[in-house]
Amino acid sequence: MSEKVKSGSRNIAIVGPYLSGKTSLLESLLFVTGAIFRKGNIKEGTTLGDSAKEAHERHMGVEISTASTEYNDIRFTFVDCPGSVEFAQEAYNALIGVDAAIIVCEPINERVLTLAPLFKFLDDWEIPHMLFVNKMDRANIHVLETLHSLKSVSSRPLVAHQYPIMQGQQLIGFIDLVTEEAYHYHQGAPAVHIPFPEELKQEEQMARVEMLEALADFDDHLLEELLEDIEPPQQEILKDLKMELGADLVVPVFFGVAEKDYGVRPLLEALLREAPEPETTAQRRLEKQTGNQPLAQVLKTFYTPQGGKLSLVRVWQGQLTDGMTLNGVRPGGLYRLMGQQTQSVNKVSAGEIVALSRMEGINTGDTLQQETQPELPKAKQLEPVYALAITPEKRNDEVKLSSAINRLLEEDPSLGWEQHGDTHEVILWGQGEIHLQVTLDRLRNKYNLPMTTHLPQVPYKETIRNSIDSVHGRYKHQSGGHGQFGDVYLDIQPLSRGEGFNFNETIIGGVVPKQYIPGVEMGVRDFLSHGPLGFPVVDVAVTLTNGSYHSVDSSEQAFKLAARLAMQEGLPQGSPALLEPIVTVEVNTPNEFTSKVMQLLSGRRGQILGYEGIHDWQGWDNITAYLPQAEMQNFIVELRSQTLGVGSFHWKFDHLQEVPDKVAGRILTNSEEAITNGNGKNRKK
Ligand SMILES: Nc1nc2c(ncn2[C@@H]2O[C@H](COP(=O)(O)OP(=O)(O)OP(=O)(O)O)[C@@H](O)[C@H]2O)c(=O)[nH]1
Ligand SMILES: [Mg+2]
Repeated sequence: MSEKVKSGSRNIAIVGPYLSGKTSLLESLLFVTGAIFRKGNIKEGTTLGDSAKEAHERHMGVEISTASTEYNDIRFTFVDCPGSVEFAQEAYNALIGVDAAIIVCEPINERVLTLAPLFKFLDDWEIPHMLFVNKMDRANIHVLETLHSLKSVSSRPLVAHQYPIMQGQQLIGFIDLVTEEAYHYHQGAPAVHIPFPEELKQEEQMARVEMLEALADFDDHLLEELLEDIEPPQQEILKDLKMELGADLVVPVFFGVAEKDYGVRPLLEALLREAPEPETTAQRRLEKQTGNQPLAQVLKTFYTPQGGKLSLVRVWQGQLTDGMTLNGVRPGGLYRLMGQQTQSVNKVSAGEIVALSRMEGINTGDTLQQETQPELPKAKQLEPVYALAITPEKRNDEVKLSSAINRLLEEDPSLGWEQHGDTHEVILWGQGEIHLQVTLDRLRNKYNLPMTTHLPQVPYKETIRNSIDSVHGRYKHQSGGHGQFGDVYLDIQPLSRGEGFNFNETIIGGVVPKQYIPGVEMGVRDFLSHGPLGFPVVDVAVTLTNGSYHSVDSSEQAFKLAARLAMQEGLPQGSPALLEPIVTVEVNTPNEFTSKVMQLLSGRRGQILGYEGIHDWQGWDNITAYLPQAEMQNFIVELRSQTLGVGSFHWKFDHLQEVPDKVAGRILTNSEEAITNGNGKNRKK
């Protein structure tokens, strides 16, 4: 398809907390620029941003969605990101490919903290960003107070770009702080110029001076003008706004009502004038530019309902043309995306975001090129913090499961899965309950793989507390001609935690011939996979000390069975103890919640190891603790509910530890009941 060549492009991510109005803003941006003729509705699931079934069923964003439009001859590609913390990976992967981000938030003081992780990510990557304070039709706090509380979570200064004109809790217009012109909003039409509302003069002046002072911190010329009381020319203010936004030095703030399209045109105007050009972003992101060699990076992988793979890429340098090979793979085609619609193109230039089809073996975050150059940095990958064990509803589906899950993992790198070695369960790992429910819906809807779920079993182990000497095991079987005979004496000793298992022998005079000793070890190991309490046995040493054999009837198999019998006899006498996995968790939380989080950890049998401020994140603490894995199941759910959703944690297995008797009793009773009910996998042999 031939297209009119645009004079430029801008790629803008729309990010922000859950339900702040991002998809509504995208819909409005597309509407006011004429890319769509009728706005969709979030509740009816008819917006372009939430067109995936899993999104519109829940009235929430669950993955990014991309749409392009034109405004003043510039092609704007917007990437609408989901707001829920459980889908944060989507936003992080996409953000590294845009020129600027609009953070959509609500004028609610209690929620500003939910912006903190996003600000941190944007500032770590130096991604230019502006704030759009949405839902100004329900603003029950004063504008200056809103600005004040927003400032508390941004490490970069916020500069109001507008002063909103309110009527009670309703936004009705704005004063542009650069031009000091005032406008009134009207639904369905551009704002109308009005005389300056003198009653707001004082507040407007305060906001304007603050804006100029913030800009002057990075521009000595402007600073001199302010000190000498010279009114700076508008062009100079605009130039500073553009330069300082582009370098992620300041965060301009706008106000609006996305549902009524209020504030959306001024936002577009500002993007047009002030958002950095794609070349500026490329210069910042690429350490070394290598002429016109094509260079792109994958921001997201989709498997479309038709089954085709689409890789959304940002073109950083050069041109992509139909038929070109990148990383040894030839794309099936080049497309622009409009929600779920694709539009085929022959050629795209640096600075655009497009989709490539059938890039087999290529993953989100990958750098695409023709020559081998260093990879571009990728967004951090979130560790999974919540797990469910899953089983296909239909037994035959087990075979299809792994290929379907692997595709889902390609689409969503914040998922994980494993088949657990001890419990044999298939465990799906993700970022929280909703994240996994959405994943299960996708398995059902896209791959026709309905699943049942249950809480994953804790991979308990067991050991012994005391030694047992000279346990005897004899296996003797006479069946017609050739019989079987094995006879062993074993010493069984506990080892220290973490030592695992070792096997020795002190046979003298060949009472157990060499060729049968491996059989003894096999029998011992075999028994240890399932000890007297029903769990794998660890931290024991077994020594073969004595035995006897029969010259005709003995075999490796007979010694294996004899060793099993000895273990079966001996191990219960060693005072078996249940061991549980203990993980180290490192919790990040705003410090106002530190003591609550410590209580939460202690309440879950956690042991606090220490806490300290995070050096590059003011106001945030890092708490380290040991936590029994059994207590980790819904830890993230509780942690989020105690920390306005922003607390997060890393974890890793640390050691096994004896379960306190009271707790062990409960676990063992439960697992007995599980056997009686016929679903105790651990103890089934
Ligand atoms: N009062 C009011 N409601 C709004 C406004 N903009 C959006 N909403 C409502 O807020 C809710 C969430 O809007 P969305 O656009 O889906 O928010 P989102 O930020 O995309 O949500 P996620 O993607 O799930 O994080 C919907 O019920 C919208 O109708 C607004 O300006 N004023
Ligand atoms: Mg949304």
